[in-house]
Amino acid sequence: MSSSSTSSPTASALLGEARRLTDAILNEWADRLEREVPGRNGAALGYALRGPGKRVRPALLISAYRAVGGHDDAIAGVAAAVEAVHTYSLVHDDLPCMDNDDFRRGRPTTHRQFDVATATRAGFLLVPVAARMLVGGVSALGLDEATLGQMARILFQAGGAEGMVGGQWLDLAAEQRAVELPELTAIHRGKTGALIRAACELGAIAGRARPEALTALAAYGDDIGVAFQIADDVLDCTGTSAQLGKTAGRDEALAKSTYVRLLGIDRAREEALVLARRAVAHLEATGLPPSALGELADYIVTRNS
Ligand code: GRG
Repeated sequence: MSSSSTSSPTASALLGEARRLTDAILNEWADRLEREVPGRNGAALGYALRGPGKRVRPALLISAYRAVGGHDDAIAGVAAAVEAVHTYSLVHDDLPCMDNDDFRRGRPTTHRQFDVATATRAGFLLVPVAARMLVGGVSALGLDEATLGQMARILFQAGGAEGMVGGQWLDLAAEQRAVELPELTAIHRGKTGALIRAACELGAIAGRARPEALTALAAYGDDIGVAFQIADDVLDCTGTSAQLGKTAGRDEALAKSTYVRLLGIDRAREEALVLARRAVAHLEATGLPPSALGELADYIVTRNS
């Protein structure tokens, strides 16, 4: 899967660069919100935005942008918008009415650090913040309003009932109930895959991708998004809380249907690898350089955190 080229950046370098570029915007917004939003709400927004996540979605978005010829670091504004939507989803996912978790990104969850009402408000407030980050990023890249509209539609459709929220609904409704593989894949594709696919599409559109390249990057994102959640399912039962920065064994405790429950660890890992290979094949078939996105695909299915 990885490119044999010695000049290919490693996944660790790609994630590090994505963190450096994106965190500059996330921290700027955290400072601003802490200053402008009074009391605990501002503090909780800053806390959530500064959470030390892996920045996988920004790395995918920036790599997709570069794969189609983009070269402006202002792409970080678009990557920050996706990361803000992702951050809101984690804040809400951890609430007592959903997965009820105390530990995330190596720290207390936002509602444990503050309180449930404050974390709920902070999560909602991150959605318009994401929209403003997107506007800022698109304008810094010099893209026109029609492109902004197209990108906003992709991001917020992926974050909504047809994507992440819809997948989460299905996931919550499926707790305590046996789910077969096609339904589980649909849940994963919505809950986790939709935003990852959107990250790849947004990078491509920002880089003014040809239609075939955009289609290939969307297909890459679709496969790697499901593979990401399968790897997450595997890590939930093979990793430790310290290693993951979140409570391990949560799926078992919540009696969730997962790929591991349906297939066992080895076959779940194999399925994730198959999807990662297929993701990269979409790029190769279209003549896109697979090096950085190949490294990230490899990382996504072999990571240990
Ligand atoms: C109103 C029903 C309803 C839902 C609101 C909470 C929510 C929206 C959606 C949940 C989406 C979610 C949390 C999916 C799980 C995705 C996932 C595997 C997250 C972990 O991603 P990493 O490993 O995390 O990239 P870091 O911390 O590294 O960024």
